[in-house]
Amino acid sequence: MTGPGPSARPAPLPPRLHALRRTLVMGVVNVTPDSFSDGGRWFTPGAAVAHGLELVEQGADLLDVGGESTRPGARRVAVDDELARVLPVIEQLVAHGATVSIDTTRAVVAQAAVERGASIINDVSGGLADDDMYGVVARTGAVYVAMHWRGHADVMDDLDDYDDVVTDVRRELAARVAALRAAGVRDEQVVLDPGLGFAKAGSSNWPLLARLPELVADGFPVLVGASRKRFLGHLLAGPEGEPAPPLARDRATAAVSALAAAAGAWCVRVHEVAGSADAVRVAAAWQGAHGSVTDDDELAVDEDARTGGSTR
Ligand code: PMM
Repeated sequence: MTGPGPSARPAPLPPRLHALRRTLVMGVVNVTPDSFSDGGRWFTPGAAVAHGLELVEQGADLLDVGGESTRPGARRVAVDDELARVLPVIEQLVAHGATVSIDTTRAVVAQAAVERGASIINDVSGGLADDDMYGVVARTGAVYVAMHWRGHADVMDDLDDYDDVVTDVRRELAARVAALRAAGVRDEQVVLDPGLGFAKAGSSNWPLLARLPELVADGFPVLVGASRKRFLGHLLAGPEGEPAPPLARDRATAAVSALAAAAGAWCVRVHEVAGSADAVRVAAAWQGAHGSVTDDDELAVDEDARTGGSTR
């Protein structure tokens, strides 16, 4: 599979984001009563919008709004409920100048979200959950995150069967790219995501991170979503082997953000933004000193934008 190139950035995003010479930070705004790490905390539209704006203040470049939990074992939400949860939040965040992503596997939700101003369709099913999704992506021209996926949350834990997880995930993502192209979606719209924790047991996630450069080398921008996931809970387990709870996984998440950024990730998706906002800047400075980023001014410009308090 050959995408637009190793330093590719998806075309339809605001120029301000294209100008940044570092990995972007996507802050998670779950408008759900039951997400595994923050379920119920921002369930009213007002609370969700306030939380999103707070994440922007903390350094989020993008906000990912979701109305259906993908927590392992979760049941599906009715489409009307999903729409009612996300649309008012998207409208208000866009009105405040935020760049918004809709986290959905449903074409009708994606379409309605883009009509309300969302710039990115973040589909954890990579289009496999809804036959109409690629048509919406092609018609709207939105950025599309195709995540590696093998089945809905109620069955995904039984689908962790790989010969070589990195090779298999890359092959299955390449099949998604082929289907997207066949549907008329332009390569410049596409972002790929290895889908950490989705049909992946703890031990399957680490090779995907360690060998991230292989996915980056396929030429599409890569998004990494490690935030508060179970494999980090197991890594940080207590003396009796009990996993660290989700809220105790943020420092490890920031460490993954630094390493993923250094490995060439386009974006990291996180619940706690401040730590990862620092982490991606450390990675950019680190790489800059190696010559990957040649113009120190780019970092200074980025820092100005951050401290200027703009909410975009
Ligand atoms: N993980 C979750 C939800 N959406 N989207 C992408 N692209 N990648 C991910 O890894 C991902 C995602 C997990 O659910 P959460 O919102 O409760 O963290």
